[in-house]
Amino acid sequence: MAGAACQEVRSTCPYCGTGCGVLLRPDGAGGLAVRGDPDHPANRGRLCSKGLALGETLGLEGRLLAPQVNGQQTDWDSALDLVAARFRQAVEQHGPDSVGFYLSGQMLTEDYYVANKLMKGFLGSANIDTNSRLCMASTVAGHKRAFGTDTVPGTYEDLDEADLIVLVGSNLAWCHPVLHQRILAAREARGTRLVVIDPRRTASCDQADMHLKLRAGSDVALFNRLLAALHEGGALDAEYLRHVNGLGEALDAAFAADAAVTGLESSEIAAFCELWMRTDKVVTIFSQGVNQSTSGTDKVNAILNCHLASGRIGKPGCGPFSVTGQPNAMGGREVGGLANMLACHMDLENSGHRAAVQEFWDAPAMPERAGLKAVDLFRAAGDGRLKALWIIHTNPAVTMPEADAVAAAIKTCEFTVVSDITAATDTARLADVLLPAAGWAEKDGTVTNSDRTISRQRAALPPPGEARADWDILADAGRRMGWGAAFDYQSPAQIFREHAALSGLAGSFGLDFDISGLSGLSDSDYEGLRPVRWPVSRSRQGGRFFADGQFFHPDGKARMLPVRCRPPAASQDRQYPFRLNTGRIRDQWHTMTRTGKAPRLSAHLAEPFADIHPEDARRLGVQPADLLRLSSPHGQAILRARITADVQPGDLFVPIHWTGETAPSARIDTLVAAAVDPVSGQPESKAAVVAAERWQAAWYGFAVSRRPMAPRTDYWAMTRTKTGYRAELAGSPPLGDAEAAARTLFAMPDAELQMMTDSSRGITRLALCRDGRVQAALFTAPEPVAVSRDYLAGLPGTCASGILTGVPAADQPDPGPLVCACFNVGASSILQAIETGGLLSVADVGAALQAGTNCGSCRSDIAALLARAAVPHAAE
Ligand SMILES: Nc1nc2c(c(=O)[nH]1)N[C@H]1C(S)=C(S)[C@@H](COP(=O)(O)OP(=O)(O)OC[C@H]3O[C@@H](n4cnc5c(=O)[nH]c(N)nc54)[C@H](O)[C@@H]3O)O[C@H]1N2
Ligand SMILES: Nc1nc2c(c(=O)[nH]1)N[C@H]1C(S)=C(S)[C@@H](COP(=O)(O)OP(=O)(O)OC[C@H]3O[C@@H](n4cnc5c(=O)[nH]c(N)nc54)[C@H](O)[C@@H]3O)O[C@H]1N2
Ligand code: SF4
Ligand SMILES: [Mo]
Repeated sequence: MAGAACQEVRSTCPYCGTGCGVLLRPDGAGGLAVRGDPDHPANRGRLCSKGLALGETLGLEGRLLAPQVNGQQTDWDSALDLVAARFRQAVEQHGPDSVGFYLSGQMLTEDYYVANKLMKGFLGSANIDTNSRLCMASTVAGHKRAFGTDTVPGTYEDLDEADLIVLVGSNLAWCHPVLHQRILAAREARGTRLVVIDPRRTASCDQADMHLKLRAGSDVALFNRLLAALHEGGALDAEYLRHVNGLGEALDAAFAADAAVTGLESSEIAAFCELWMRTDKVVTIFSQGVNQSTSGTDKVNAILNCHLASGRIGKPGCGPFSVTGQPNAMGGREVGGLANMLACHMDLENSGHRAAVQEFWDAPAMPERAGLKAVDLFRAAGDGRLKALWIIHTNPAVTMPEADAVAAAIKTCEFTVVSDITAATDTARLADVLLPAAGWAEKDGTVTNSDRTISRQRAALPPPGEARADWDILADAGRRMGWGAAFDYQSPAQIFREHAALSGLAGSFGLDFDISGLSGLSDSDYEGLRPVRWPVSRSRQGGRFFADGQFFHPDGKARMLPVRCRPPAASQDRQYPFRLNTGRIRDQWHTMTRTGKAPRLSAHLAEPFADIHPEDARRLGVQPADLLRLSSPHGQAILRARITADVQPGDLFVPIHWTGETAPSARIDTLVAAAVDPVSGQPESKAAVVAAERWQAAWYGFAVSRRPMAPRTDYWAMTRTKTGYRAELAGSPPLGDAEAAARTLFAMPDAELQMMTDSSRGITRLALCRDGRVQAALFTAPEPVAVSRDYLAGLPGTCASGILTGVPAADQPDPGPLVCACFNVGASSILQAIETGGLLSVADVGAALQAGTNCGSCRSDIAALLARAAVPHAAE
């Protein structure tokens, strides 16, 4: 820990489910140098831009450092006594189902285990759900329907050995960049084919052999067509099918399907089926384009059907592969932290499983029915059924569908507790009690990545202020509620041993999740634990599942499901003619509470946007850089329009990352209806319907400042820069006195002013200075402001006399928009190097500037710059 000042600490990246190993070297001043762990099997030393920038996210600015009750700072005893009393009181007066926990796939396994035990075994309710409901619930349900358990059959090695990899609803290049690079390396080495199935063109399509730009929500029809084609082409595996039930019904459904609903050419579909059929080693990777749908579970089973029927599962280089989003999405499923699970893949509704867990925990009360799933949990918080709600490690006021209603529910609920590392999230602002949590670099535990590998996360820094680890906070609350012995945990190692021992019970019921081989770890074994893939028991060790055709349904067989394509719940109509697709960008993590602190991560895409097809833009009279107003029955949003044929006519794509703290008009889940999949309860986050129109502002602005700004305009979006902050602004009432507006925006009533106005064009440019150095600058115009943003963002703190021109003088470099976040290289620098150095390939650019040589996710942008520079042979 902190004492081991300069030694490298082996840990795991806290972002995506790839689960990359990191080596952290404390600098002795609260910072960390971060590099990839060459010995970790998930990444073998590689990191993406987000992992590489972890050291920039550690600052204490914005951290929650002490407990608060009703906005007043207090001590831990007062805060936790209150939490314990209110939860006990609610259970006593209104029954166990009057309380709830809403957790996160980013919690460590040990945190999760304690929360699940406290709610299910002691408070006696199953009202414990997590953001995994928004993320992986459809996969869990699909796996259980097909396999009898929630098992990810394959491993990352399968990506190295496959001959065909199909990405369905996954933008792997941006969301799991290290896995994507691993696939591209295999492609280089052995010619692996890559197919992308996504209604929009993404960075993952750049190196793909085929992009099937299907209509949103139509995946089931495509995979049904594939199943039928496998049958027609004689590609079913009769031997393997002896282990599988349901072929006949599934085929009937497949033959009844009409692939025309995908909107794809029949020749494209035929080429895809042909490629699949011809290739023995096929991995199908799927993610949120599959899960986040009202037919998410059916989409999962449509994919699993094809792998089961063709025997392409359980063998090297084969299998359906759900890549998990959050670093411990898998661990959360393993401890059973969802409202319809028990623990260790045991079943809440199975009385034998329930009795065994109750005895193991020595628990006073166990629920017999599933609890409320996320959407219903917040509805119950809003309508008074829940009397006490504890939200840990997640920001539902931003990320739940119908986010305005969720925010209102959190505020309305009689008693809400939020555990977070950040003081002012949209959710934290609504809570009665705030509890300061230790962050990823400050606490110990384990996480499980997408391929079932359990890795240690290790503390490299002391927790700041009074922050405590989540497991410790939960266990303390459990003791104060009166269950001293059950929650008498001294360390995460102790919790892990208990969890591992409980999994032995699951193993004895014949279930897949069994890590009882780790239940005897000593504290020092746990400290030194190397990455290990489950199962870990006397009879099983790591490896693939289902090679032997043994499944976990009572008859030991797998099940194929008859699935039929259903369109998304909401249909486009005259009032709401656009379909709203939502997702992620390369360099931000969810609500940006951590990645938003790193200037180079914020530089990639600094503003929320809506991608709109050129035909739609023309029809709506939308020009490049205009603002677009979106509205749905649930809310409104204003974002910058990006006109691009990457999206289909009638579709819009918007990123999910902006919040009340960073761009209040771009909180996208205010627009999204809470329609859920009937099997999994997972919301349809990618197919709401909205209206769109050009939003005409009276003025537009761009501002830079050394300190945070306090914008109060209809539209604003603020991000970090190396010198401070930058903001885009727009307002519908006229700006009026620009100087007064700027002084308020920057809270600088008496700084020196430099100002330039061009009243004929309505343009104002002003800078506020101290001692000759620029502190802040504001540029306004009646049209979207045209200035060099990257140049201006570098100026606060300098004595740049030419700031009011808005562009660099001829002798000064303008780095241009950031392209490579790993090495901080801008587009202008790359273009200049291409011209002056006569560079011909992405590899040349890498050799000259390092750009694109680490995580590789900007290589397609570099290729585009090479093409723009009109150099012949601009390929790799
Ligand atoms: N940079 C970054 N990486 C992340 C995260 C992050 O916040 N930032 N978050 C992590 C988490 S928690 C998750 S869950 C993963 C998510 O990882 P992904 O699922 O890869 O990411 P998304 O951008 O949500 O959505 C993937 C794609 O689904 C497509 N899609 C939409 N509708 C459909 C459809 O009907 N069918 C098909 N086939 N595709 C469709 C979208 O166009 C989008 O390109 O990323 C993880 N990694
Ligand atoms: N429209 C739409 N909505 C979506 C999605 C989508 O694709 N489209 N994706 C959905 C998916 S897949 C996901 S996973 C969710 C993600 O959504 P959320 O989980 O709500 O988003 P995060 O920003 O990851 O929230 C994590 C919170 O935990 C805090 N935190 C960080 N470290 C710690 C810690 O160690 N302890 C504690 N207690 N707190 C900590 C952070 O400050 C932050 O407030 O969004 C979902 N919502
Ligand atoms: S791919 Fe990037 S975000 Fe994901 S675990 Fe690895 S370094 Fe972290
Ligand atoms: Mo997720």
